[in-house]
Amino acid sequence: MPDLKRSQAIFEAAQKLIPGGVNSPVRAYRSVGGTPVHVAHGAGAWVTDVDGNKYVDLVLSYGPLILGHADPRVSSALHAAVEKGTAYGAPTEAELDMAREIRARVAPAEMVRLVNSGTEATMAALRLARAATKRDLLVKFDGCYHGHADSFLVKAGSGALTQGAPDSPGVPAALAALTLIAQYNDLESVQALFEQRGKEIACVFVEPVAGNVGLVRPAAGFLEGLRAICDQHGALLVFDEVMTGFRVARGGYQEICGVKPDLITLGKVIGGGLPIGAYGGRADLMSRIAPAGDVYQAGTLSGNPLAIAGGLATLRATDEHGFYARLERQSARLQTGLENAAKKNKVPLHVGRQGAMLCPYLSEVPVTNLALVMKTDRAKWTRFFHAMLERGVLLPPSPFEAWFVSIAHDDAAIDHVVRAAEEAFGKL
Ligand code: KE4
Repeated sequence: MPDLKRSQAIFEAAQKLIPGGVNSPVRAYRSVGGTPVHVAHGAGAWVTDVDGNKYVDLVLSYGPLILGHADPRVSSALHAAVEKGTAYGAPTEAELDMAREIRARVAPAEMVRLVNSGTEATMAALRLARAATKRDLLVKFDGCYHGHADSFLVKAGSGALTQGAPDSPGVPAALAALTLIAQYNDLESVQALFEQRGKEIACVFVEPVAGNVGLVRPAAGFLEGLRAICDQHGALLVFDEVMTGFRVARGGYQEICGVKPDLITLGKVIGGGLPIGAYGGRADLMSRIAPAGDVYQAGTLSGNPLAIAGGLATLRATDEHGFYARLERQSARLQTGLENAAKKNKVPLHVGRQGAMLCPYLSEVPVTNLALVMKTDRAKWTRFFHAMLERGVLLPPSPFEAWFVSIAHDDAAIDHVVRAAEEAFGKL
């Protein structure tokens, strides 16, 4: 067991001042137990905790760090930006640069608005969808997570599912009733909702790859079916690519699947680790956003120059020759290594993976929906989590979170994880 004395001391003190001792629930290790590792610094694929223990990091801030920790291109961009100031409350040329970079990669984002988190992005996109259609109902999928705005805290995934609170107290029943729940990869469950209340449904929100129940990929025809149902009933289709955007491909999953959403939400990678979110879509819809239109949305630090500097440096680095091909090679190497390690130890394992985000499930069968996710062995997963921690691998502390690979995860880092997994599977 690594020496976590300093992490323990900080965590103990922090719990007196910060709810649960953390600023985001999943970080508290509530579902896996033990003391959350407090990070002192990171470099590339590695992080070092406050007790000096080193780990290959597969959390990567839950997605933003596609270049790895403290990438020199990001650091130098931030140093240059911070010398000029940190925020202005006035438009800057960098915001136009970022809008152009997003537009160049994500065709459906004919126009885009920057905000400060994925939650803000989905919240604003929902308000816009309701205004544009003059309808109130939202369809989301059980286990999908779209941030913590009230309307989305109904059968939510990620930390809400981990904590066993997919429906949070404090969300008025009258508001929660406007959120209809369908099952991921089950078009009939969506059809049924539209048959009953199609005329009232403003939009369908979907993670095109479900990254908040581990990693469940869309079944063939699922996203195409959602597009057809929305078109048939005059509802908008919203892709929540906060996690998949710029990670699973240069243009996100919409580039891979070829299904065109009406609105798309983005975040994480476009900030390079700084707070950011974005929503975009058809120009006729986005033109409804104030001050161009009458749908209000605002933010003191929206388009923050430091977040944009980090994000532009990150996006431009992903344009380097062969970036995504190398990311795919390293991610595939990790998947194969985990599968071989499990086979050696006769541990049933099925890895859900889309590019550089993946989730190994302790399951006898491929995991294609939430019901199968919930059947996986959580007690065993918890033992696996700690066995990996002891061997210098930092995993997201929940079986309902995806693992992330960066371009900095070289063969040495990947092989370190695989060796640790071989031993950890042997201890299950
Ligand atoms: P934020 O508000 O946390 O920046 O983004 C919310 C969000 C929206 N949409 C999707 C698809 C997301 O995955 C997220 C946030 N992802 C989680 C990780 N599963 C954030 C981790 C956390 O809550 O600490």
